[in-house]
Amino acid sequence: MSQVNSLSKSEELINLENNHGAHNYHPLPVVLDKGEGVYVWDVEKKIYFDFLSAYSAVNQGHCHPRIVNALTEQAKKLTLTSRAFYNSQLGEYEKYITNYFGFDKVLPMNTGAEAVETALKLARKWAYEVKGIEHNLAKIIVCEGNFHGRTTTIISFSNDTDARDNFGPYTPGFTRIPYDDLDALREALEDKNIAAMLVEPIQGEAGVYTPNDNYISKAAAMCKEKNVLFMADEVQTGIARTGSLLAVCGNCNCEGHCEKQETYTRPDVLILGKALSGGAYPVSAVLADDAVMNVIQPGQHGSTFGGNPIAAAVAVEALEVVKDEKLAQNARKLGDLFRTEMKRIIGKTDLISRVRGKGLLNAIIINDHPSSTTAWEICVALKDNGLLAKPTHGNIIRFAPPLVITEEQLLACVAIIEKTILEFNKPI
Ligand code: IF1
Repeated sequence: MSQVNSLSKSEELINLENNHGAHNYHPLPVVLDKGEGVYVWDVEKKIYFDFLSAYSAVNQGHCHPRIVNALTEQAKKLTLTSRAFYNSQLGEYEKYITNYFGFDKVLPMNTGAEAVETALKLARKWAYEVKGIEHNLAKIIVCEGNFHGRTTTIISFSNDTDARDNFGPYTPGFTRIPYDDLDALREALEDKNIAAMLVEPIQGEAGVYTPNDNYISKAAAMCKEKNVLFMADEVQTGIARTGSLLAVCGNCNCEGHCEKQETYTRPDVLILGKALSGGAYPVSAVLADDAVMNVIQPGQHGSTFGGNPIAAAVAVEALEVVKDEKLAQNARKLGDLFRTEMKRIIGKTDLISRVRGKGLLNAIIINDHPSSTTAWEICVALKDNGLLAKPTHGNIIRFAPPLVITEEQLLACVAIIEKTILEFNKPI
């Protein structure tokens, strides 16, 4: 007798991944099939609010029609040339993005980790050829709790044991200091071999850790004083996520990029990825002025796919959407509303101890050990109630919806979170 197949479509697809894919992830048990704006649908056609946005890559919302159109139109015409030849999209994109963010030059790559690697190489070469550090002695300051990607060099300066352990030998040349600690930075900057500081304006993986208001501007000023490059990793925080075009814009209320306001900290090197394409395609970039970027000459760095015509066309459209739809403004306004609502819920339960974040990059802290499974269990319950979020550590849940979310949708999400948390809190 043949066995009756009682597996759901989702279970079948989860089994396929488990059986044939490396186990380098532990996803929530939901299999997504379709997305539009703030919504995603699973293979059983159940609808969810996406409160992760592919780790802030989908700031413009899933399958934004303008971005999808730019992608498909370019895909029909020319997809890849390599950089052995010029292509008709790249120059326009380079002009557009350098003007958009206010830098002389851009170096296009594909993933966030590649862009970070590019910045590290740039800093080292600049250290030897411009600053005059003795050959092979350059060091780069990084922070505890950092997350900059998964390459061998990047994990070499991580202090996350999962990310790092047993992947040695590690790349030398990094000095790790506590985050949000200007005294530690001052001390580290005494070393004459420091070439650069690499920092996230808000630490995502560490649990949306938001530093003191003046940390970034003071750190940049201290670096400048020592002729040390200040390199901001805005792969996750950039492109309107935190309520301004970049997190280094501080509390600037303008829509887009300006250099007039006092709050803006101009990094020497700006690293972007994720939402640069609205999630349609892997697109990353490193921006810097000529004095730094010109140290890289032909043959010294690159990538087969970096700067390809699809990436260029998609990135221009993705950045236009951010401006046209005033996504920074929306993130700022709805982020404030979201934290106010979370504080109201915190007043009703002991399960959550606090909410923190900026714009629409937020996290709630659960009253339990970092090694507990409570955050995971709450995320499973949120999923059952129609909202997708992911824990970062056992007691922190990150909330980062697409920035196209409306107030009405956000309040519907708050209601789901409230119901889930209060039900979870019920004594058994
Ligand atoms: C994963 C976290 C987010 C990043 C910053 C560079 C990169 C990332 C500040 C590398 C990537 C991702 C990668 C993702 C998980 C995720 C993440 F939880 F690990 F911290 F977003 F919050 N700089 N972050 O956050 O970019 O090479 O991945 O394009 O699954 O590893 P990438």
